[in-house]
Amino acid sequence: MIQAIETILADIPTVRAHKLSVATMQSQTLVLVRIRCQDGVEGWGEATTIGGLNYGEESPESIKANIDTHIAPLLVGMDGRNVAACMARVRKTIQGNRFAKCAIETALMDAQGKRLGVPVSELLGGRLRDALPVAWTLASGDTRKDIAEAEAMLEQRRHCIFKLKIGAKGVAEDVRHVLAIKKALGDAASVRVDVNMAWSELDAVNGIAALEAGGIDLIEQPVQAEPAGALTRLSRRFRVPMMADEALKGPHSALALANDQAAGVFAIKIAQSGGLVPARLVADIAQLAGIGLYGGTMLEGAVGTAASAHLFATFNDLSFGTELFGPLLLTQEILAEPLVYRDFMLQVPSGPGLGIQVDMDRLGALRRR
Ligand code: MUC
Ligand code: MG
Repeated sequence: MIQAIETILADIPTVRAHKLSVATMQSQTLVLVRIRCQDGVEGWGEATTIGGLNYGEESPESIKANIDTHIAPLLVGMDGRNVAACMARVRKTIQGNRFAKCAIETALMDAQGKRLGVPVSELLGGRLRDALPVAWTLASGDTRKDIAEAEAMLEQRRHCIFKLKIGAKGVAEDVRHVLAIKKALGDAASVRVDVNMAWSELDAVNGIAALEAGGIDLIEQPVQAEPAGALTRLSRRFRVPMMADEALKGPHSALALANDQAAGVFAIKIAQSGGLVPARLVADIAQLAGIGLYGGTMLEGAVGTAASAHLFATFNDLSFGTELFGPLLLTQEILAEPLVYRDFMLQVPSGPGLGIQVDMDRLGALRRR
């Protein structure tokens, strides 16, 4: 039986300013959910988002309020061993709130995996890989700093895939920035861009033509999410694939985008999808439609990153890799044993549940009072 559900906010400075077209982050607010059950098992989930309300329609504070006030009372007293029944109740009763639902589902699955002695990946269909390629986002706002950062990552064998955040400046300036980085790194790295919806369709036509000619591998959400017509037209026009990110808000949107052939690649995000099981459905829709898979992040800390890794480890095709670097952007560790990054890959934890242990002393020092 579920006894208690606690939502914890923790503010952690980032290793450097992280500049997106929608926000500049100096710190990240982790939103963590801890579910305790009567059989002594506890589970952890995460609902972290980016930049307050700049990125999504749920803020850290609204997620905490909605879980504490509306979602936890639905679940306390239910049998936590039946994750599907718990989530069916939440999904039937609560509109929207995909991030909050993801944290709850993750915590229930973590607990269930611990109970059964199996990793969460096994509850999601079974893993096909034990390590995942991990991209790093260059977003210091300065071309020379970004090149130095990328070169250090290559040298350390930490990352060889780089995603550049653009869209805050003019198209010509952004294109110069990206192509200078691509030229400096050459064939040693895959360089991609994420515009976070900042371009008009005309900006996108001009910008993408130059980026494609310069050897950029992937163009993430160059234009607004809705309507999807502009993204669809760009997908038809260019050889370089368009990746849908903000446009993906769970299985229904995935089905609509697949039907429209709006994007060649989907950025699968567990929170944006509304949880691990809906994210699995988004990935299945993509695979059935011949759309490539990429493992996305909302810059979660270790809990959401581990949960995402368990899901992405079950994907048959992961042709564009993942960007599960969230914990590496933070200055503080919250796990007893950090996640392992080596040889350009994240090792998927292999213990029961999420296979991680939150260090309560470390988290206690960081949590918001
Ligand atoms: C996004 O839009 O993909 C992922 C990596 C990063 O730096 O920001 C995010 C969000
Ligand atoms: Mg994105």
